[in-house]
Amino acid sequence: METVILVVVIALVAIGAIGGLVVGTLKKRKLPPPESSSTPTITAPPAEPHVGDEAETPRDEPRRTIEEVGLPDSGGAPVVVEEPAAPPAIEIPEPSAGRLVRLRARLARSQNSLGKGLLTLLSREHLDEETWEEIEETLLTADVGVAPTQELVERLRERVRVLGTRSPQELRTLLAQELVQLLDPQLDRVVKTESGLDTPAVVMVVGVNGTGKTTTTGKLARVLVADGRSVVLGAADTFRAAAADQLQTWGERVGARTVRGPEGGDPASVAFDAVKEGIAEGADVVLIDTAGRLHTKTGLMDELGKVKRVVEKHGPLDEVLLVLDATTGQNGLVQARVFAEVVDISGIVLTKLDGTAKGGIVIAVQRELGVPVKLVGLGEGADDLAPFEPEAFVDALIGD
Ligand SMILES: Nc1nc2c(ncn2[C@@H]2O[C@H](COP(=O)(O)OP(=O)(O)OP(=O)(O)O)[C@@H](O)[C@H]2O)c(=O)[nH]1
Ligand SMILES: [Mg+2]
Repeated sequence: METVILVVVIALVAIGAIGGLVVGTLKKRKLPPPESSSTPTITAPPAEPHVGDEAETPRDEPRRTIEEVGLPDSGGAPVVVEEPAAPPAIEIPEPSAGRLVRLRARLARSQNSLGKGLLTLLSREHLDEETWEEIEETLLTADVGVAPTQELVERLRERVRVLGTRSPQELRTLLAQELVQLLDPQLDRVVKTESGLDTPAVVMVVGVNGTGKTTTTGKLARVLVADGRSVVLGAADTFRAAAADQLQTWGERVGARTVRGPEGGDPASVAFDAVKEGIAEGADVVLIDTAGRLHTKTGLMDELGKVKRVVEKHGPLDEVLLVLDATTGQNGLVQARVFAEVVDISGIVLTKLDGTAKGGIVIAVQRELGVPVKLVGLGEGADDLAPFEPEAFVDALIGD
């Protein structure tokens, strides 16, 4: 009799504890029910603790985490604790919507000179010629580029003149509107990850070394997995020994398989195999990471062209993302031109925006290529990749 009461008490306490944690686990993905729920194994309640006993679970005892256990399906039944081999810990990434708001804090941290500078200038008593020149200079310093800068200043001057606008708040609004306009808010910024066919969508990631290709590929895989898509990664950077490991680590964290080849092997054949594997697995998306460095620059470009052609034997690429490091400023423009000649860039990823006051490069690079900035990197964290939205970006850039 005593044992029965003890079991009931333990069950109630356990259910209460799990109930309290449900809020915290709601964000996590639903896990499949325990495999053998039809034939539950009920473990005996632990013996009563005695003074001096270890309060903690012994470290070497295999235990499942609260997410893995799942909720009991019948209210009053004792909690079933199974002891199968623990599945590999797979992270559940956060959704990508609304991530860009983080940029504001990150830009503020990097002393966002563009926003502060412009607003300070605009709130001067007299908007004289000298002030407008300073505004122009500020925009140029932030890498907005010559033509867009002149365009913006001209339009702003004209509107200020016509409207007779003077209050800093009104000027801020005008400035924001003009900046958004420069970013061409109509452009389609969706990263194409739906092939529209039975086969997976194929996304290729290119850029010079160190810009953040592998990191971006990994972060993008997380976003897709969070949206319930299945992903295969292709490590077509065979130049650097650790490159495939780096990508595979990203993949493993969200349960995505990485197709890799021998070091120094043919990147095109790895990319080809990755797509083949994606098709065989019925994956939704194949993401191909490429090398950013080779012995010579022409070698890299030839190789990229080849990777693209070989992958296209399976079908057209859905997206070619060029990754540019925002901190390198105008250098990025030169790179953009070179890459655009070899592979048809369909979207730009601007990384390391968290570490620069030169957010204006977004405007310049988009102009240069006529290709939209689709994603921005906001930090080294696994979920620091955000869809690019002109209005939110401008808000972050010039602050309140
Ligand atoms: N602060 C910051 N760091 C970033 C961002 N994106 C990438 N990084 C860092 O940049 C460094 C290089 O990133 P990788 O992804 O290895 O660059 P890669 O283009 O693959 O480099 P290669 O493979 O050598 O061509 C890493 O330390 C990343 O953590 C970002 O948005 N913000
Ligand atoms: Mg890399």
